[in-house]
Amino acid sequence: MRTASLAIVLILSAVVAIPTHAQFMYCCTARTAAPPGVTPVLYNLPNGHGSEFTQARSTAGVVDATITLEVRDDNCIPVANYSANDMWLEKEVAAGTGNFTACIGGTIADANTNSEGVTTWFAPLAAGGWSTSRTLVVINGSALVTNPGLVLRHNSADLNGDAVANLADVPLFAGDYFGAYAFRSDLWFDGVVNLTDIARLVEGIGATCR
Ligand SMILES: [Ca+2]
Ligand SMILES: [Ca+2]
Repeated sequence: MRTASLAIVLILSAVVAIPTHAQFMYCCTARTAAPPGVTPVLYNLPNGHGSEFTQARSTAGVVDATITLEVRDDNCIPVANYSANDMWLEKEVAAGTGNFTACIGGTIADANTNSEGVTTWFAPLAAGGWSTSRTLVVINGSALVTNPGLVLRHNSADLNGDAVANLADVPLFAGDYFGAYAFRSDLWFDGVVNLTDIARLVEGIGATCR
């Protein structure tokens, strides 16, 4: 009898102990505000003084790249007040797509989810390096499976991706300025590297993670 009770307790414990990361896999959705076919580029600095998502750029000019995430559990019920610290952005890992780096907590959501289970990325990231790969929305350590990644590229005055924008980044920029076009140095993104990009580089020098 006691053995049977113990078995029931163990089974109940196992049910209760189902890891929470099994949630959020099937009903969460994420999107950017950018129109289909547009590839937004977001300018970042490690100190968080880069561009807001509404001020991302494409070759056509400013484009709103604000990310909206709807967090729903596996019964598709909105999850309210889910912690911003448990929702962050990462970059898809792919050869030749850059050296994006984020400060600790530098890509978390703007706020906890609201009563509808919704949060956004509007405020500037605290990040450096550049990336042309897709942007992944990660919840509690797992990238969304309902979305192959968002079309959103990044660059920064921290060209070498060591989370500091300083004089060590200048030779890389200079090489691109006088050489062939390179996306990483098109800091004021418009498809050319010129004086406007130098201005952004100069403004960014000195930025470190806070
Ligand atoms: Ca650097
Ligand atoms: Ca430019």
